[in-house]
Order: sequence, then C-alpha cells, then structure tokens
Amino acid sequence: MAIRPLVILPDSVLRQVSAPVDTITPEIKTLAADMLETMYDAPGIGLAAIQIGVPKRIVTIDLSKSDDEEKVPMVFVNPEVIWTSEETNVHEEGCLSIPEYYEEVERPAAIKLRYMDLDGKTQEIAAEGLLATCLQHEVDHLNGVLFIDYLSRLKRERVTKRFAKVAKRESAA
Ligand code: K1U
Ligand code: ZN
Repeated sequence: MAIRPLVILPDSVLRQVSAPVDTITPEIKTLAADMLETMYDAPGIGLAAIQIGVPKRIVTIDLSKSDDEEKVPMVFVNPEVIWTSEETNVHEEGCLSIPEYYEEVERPAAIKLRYMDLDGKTQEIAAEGLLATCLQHEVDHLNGVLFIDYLSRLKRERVTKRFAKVAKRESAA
C-alpha cells in the first residue's frame, strides 16, 4: 500500500471525466487500498481516484470520527446515483483538492446509489446525512465537478485565483 500525492486546484486533471472500471483486477484492489491509505493520511472522509490522478470511477469513504473509533472503510466502484430525494440539506463541505477551504452546499438530503463492490458484485445502498453528502461530492469528482461549482461565481473565482497564485509561486520556487 502507498500514500499517493493529491491533485490540487487548479490542476485541469480535476476536470476530467473518469472512465468506468470493467473488471476488478489485483491492480484495482491495490488502487483502492492506496486510496484508503491516502484518505486516512490526509486526513479526509472521502476520496475519488481522480484526486490522486487516476481517471477511474472509484470512490473511497470512511465517516468514522476519530483514530480511537474502529475504521469503517467503504469502496464504491462505478457508483451511480439512481434516486435523489426532493428534500434538500445544507452541509459544510471541504475538499482534499482544495485544502482548508470550506463552504456550505445544498444537495438532495437522501439518495440511492448503485455500485460494484471489490468482489465484482452489484450493490445498492440508501444514504442520508453526511454519507449522502459525501457520496454526491465524490460522484461529482468522477464527472469533473467540484463543490465550488455550486457556489456564487464571485466565491468560485476568488478561491480559484487564490490557488492559482499558490501553484504559480510553487512552480517558480
Ligand atoms: O473528496 C474529498 O475531497 C474529500 C472530502 C469529502 C467531503 C467532506 C465534507 C463534505 C463532503 C465531502 C474531505 O474529506 S474534506 C476533509 C474533511 O471533511 C475532514 C477531515 C478530517 C476530519 C474530518 C473531516
Ligand atoms: Zn473533493
């Protein structure tokens, strides 16, 4: 297992649409294990493969609160939102690709998701609360969508400019 470097805004890789996974191979299992390790190290509660530069439709999530709590790692391959509630929820979101920036986003409060597990079996889950928010945030990553896309143009441009400045400074150093 390995901790892989995170792709950070404004890298255009984050705007790629990820490709579906055909079969669960040992390489896919290693990628999922690396994603979990990278997510725990960050630390974060979710990660999409594109955030480590791999354009495959794979998401990892663990909502367990602290290091003392038992880990509950979840892996979703080819996740598809198949139902969303009319009711919405506003939740503060962050993103490992936009470090230390948090804003409230409104999304459907509950969803149903179809996905493939690491045994290659099709599964469905119903999610609400933070899990529903996190799954929608991660599925957006697979489609090249970032949570800042839901903010006002002013806020989105401000944060994008801030991260572009940092990237320019780092590439000159
Ligand atoms: O996809 C990502 O960039 C990960 C992101 C997931 C997410 C968080 C909140 C709402 C929606 C989606 C994060 O994990 S940001 C970091 C974070 O939320 C966190 C970090 C340490 C402890 C607890 C939470
Ligand atoms: Zn994110």
